[in-house]
Amino acid sequence: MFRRLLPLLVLIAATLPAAAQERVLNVYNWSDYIDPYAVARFTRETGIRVRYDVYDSLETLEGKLSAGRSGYDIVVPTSEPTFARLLRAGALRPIDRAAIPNWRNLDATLMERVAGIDPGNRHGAVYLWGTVGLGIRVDRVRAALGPEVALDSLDILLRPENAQRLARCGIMVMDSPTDVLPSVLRWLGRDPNGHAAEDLRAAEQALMGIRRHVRTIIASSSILDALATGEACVALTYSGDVIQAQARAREANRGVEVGYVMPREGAQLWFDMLAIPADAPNPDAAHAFINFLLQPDVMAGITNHVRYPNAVPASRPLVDEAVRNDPNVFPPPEALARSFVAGTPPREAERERTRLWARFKRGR
Ligand code: N2P
Repeated sequence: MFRRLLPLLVLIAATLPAAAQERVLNVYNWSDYIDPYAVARFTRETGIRVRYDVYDSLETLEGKLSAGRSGYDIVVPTSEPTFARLLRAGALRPIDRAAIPNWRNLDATLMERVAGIDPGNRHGAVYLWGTVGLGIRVDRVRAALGPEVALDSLDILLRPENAQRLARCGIMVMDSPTDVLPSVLRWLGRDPNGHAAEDLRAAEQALMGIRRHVRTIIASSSILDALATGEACVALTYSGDVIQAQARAREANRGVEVGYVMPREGAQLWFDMLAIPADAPNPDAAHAFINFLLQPDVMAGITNHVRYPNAVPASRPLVDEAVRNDPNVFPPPEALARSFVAGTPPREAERERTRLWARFKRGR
C-alpha cells in the first residue's frame, strides 16, 4: 500500500509547494520598451517568473487601470497626465524605499522634475524619457518637398501643401490625443497645454486640414513597424520608436533610410514612471523588479535596446557609443531648452479632446 502511494506522495511534495511558492510578477509596459535579456536575467536571479503584457498608448493603459483589479504589479504611465491622474485617484501604491537600495542611483534632477505631481517621489521612479516628433523616410521627403526642405520642423506634416505632396508616400499619426495634441498646439504657436475651446478648435482645424492626406491613425507599435519596413513615409510618434525603426531598417538593408525630426518649434518631452498599482497582487516582486532595473548595467542594456535615455546616470558610460552620441536619443541642451512637458487637463477638456480625436479619426 505504502509502496504504491509513495510515488504519488513524492509527486505532491515536489509540485504543490513549488506551485504555492512560485512567485510571479505581472508587468504591464509599453511595447518595445525593455531589453528582453533584462527580463530573463531578473527571473534567473530572483526565481520570480514574469508575466509580461504590453500597451501602446496612454489611453489604453488608463482605461485598463481605471477599471480596477488590473492584476498588474508594475505599470509605466507617463508622468503627466496619466501617472498624475492615477495617483490622484488613489490607484498607485506608495513605494517602500527600504526595499529598493538602488533608488540612490536615480538622477536627482530628473526625479525633481516629477516631484511636482508626486511630492517626495513617493509613488514612482523615472524609467525612460524621450520626445514626440516625426519619423521620416529622408530621401522620400526630400524628393517630395525639395532638397532644401528643413528637416527639423512639424511643417513637414502639418502644412497641408506638404502633407498633400507626401500623401502617396504614406502619412501616419499615432492614435493618441494625449500625446499628439500638445505638439500640434505648440506648432500653432499656442500653449501646448491650452485647453480653452479656441485652443482645441485650432488644433482640430490643423488636424482636419491634413486629414485626407493621412493614410492611417494607428497604434504607436504599428507605426514603429511601418517605419522600419518603409511603409510609412512620415509618422508622428515617439523618438525612440523612430530610432528603433531606423536600426531595424538598416539591418534589413533594403534601402529604407529612416530619420527622426525633433521639432524646432519645441518638442514634447515626457517621462515614463515605474509605478505599482494600489491593488497589485505581488508588491514584493514589484519592488524587487524596480530595484533590479535601477542597476547601471541593466539600464544601459535597456537604453541600448530601446533607444530611450534612462534615469540612472551611472549607466551612461556603459551605453554603446553610437547610442550615447545620438542627439535624437540624448537631446542636446538647446533642444531641451525649447521642449515642453504636457500637463493634466481638467476633466471636461479631456472629454472634449476625446471627442475631437474621434472626429479627426472619422474625418468629419
Ligand atoms: C515605446 C513607447 C514610448 C513611450 N514603444 C512613450 N511614452
